Amino acid sequence: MDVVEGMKRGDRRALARAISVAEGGGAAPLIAALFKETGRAFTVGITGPPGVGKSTLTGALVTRARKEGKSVGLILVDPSSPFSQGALLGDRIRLSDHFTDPDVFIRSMASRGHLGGIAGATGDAVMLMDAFGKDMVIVETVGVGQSEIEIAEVADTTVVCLQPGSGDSIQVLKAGIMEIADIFVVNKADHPMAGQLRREIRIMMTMLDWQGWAPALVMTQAMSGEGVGELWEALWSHRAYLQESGELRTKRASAFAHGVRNLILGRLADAVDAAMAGAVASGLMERVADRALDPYAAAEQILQRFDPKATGSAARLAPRVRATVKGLHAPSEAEIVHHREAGV
Ligand SMILES: Nc1nc2c(ncn2[C@@H]2O[C@H](COP(=O)(O)OP(=O)(O)OP(=O)(O)O)[C@@H](O)[C@H]2O)c(=O)[nH]1
Ligand SMILES: [Mg+2]
Repeated sequence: MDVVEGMKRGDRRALARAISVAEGGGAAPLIAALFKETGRAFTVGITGPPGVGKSTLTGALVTRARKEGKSVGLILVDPSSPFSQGALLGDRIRLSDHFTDPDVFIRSMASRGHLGGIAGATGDAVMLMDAFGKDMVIVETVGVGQSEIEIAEVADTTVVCLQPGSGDSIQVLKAGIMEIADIFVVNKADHPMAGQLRREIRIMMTMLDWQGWAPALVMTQAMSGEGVGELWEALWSHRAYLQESGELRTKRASAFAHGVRNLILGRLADAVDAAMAGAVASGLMERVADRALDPYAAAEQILQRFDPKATGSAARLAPRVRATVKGLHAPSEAEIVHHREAGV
């Protein structure tokens, strides 16, 4: 496959194309060809509520990574679909220093519409950037509901960013994201309430019984770069901890278990749709509507003929198949903008 060849040659356009193919649901042959090249990148998830300073912080981390000679892949997960132009514009401004750097690859992705949310297509994109040879892959995602939990599936190290004076610490408790944070960042440390938030997080941490790694707590001012060095150190300390304790392996194994489960669920959903289409076409649902058959009995009948390998209608699968075969996928407006910015 020429996309794979291109990736191996280090062609950024091939990487961009591969990610588009993955987004279109055609990742399987790419991952099959490239999986052995993955597992080397340090993957970092940056999450937190809107406007906390994730992109500014990410930009500062990328600057640091580049100073250390590390190449970076950056994925900005946009939970809203279609792309919210405002957020994208903000991200572009805050990351503008890096758009022209050939060793920084920036990509926006919508998280909606993929089974497994972030862990789905984003997980594939992380693997592709890893296979491409990026030393670090950073995933920025807005913490709304599930997404910050899911990011822990694709990241070795998860950074939860919080903002002073916003009641964020209570949100953290509520959402149960205490457990996924390897590093807490209190950004906007210049804010008068920063000390208070720091104390609240410390108190919350004493309420949990840590085994192994206890989350680090770092105060940053992403705009001025204050505390970014400390965050960088915390990231690599956690990385070292994961490797030395053997937790990296167990963590990745359980993340893959989750990912593989999602792949199976996706296939099963296709098969269920196919079975349902058949049942509807044969008039089974009319019989239910006529009260001649109860819904449980109908489900039982369908399951008895259920073929887990069946796929949905050809029409529904056509875009996927096209994407897989030709390695082509019509990029969204936002992707085009990003690629143009990235010089791709
Ligand atoms: N005072 C202060 N403002 C900051 C700091 N870091 C970032 N900001 C500002 O906070 C605003 C939001 O920053 P972003 O980096 O876009 O935040 P974000 O979390 O990526 O936002 P979304 O992606 O929209 O969720 C911007 O106006 C930044 O300039 C900081 O340390 N102190
Ligand atoms: Mg952002």
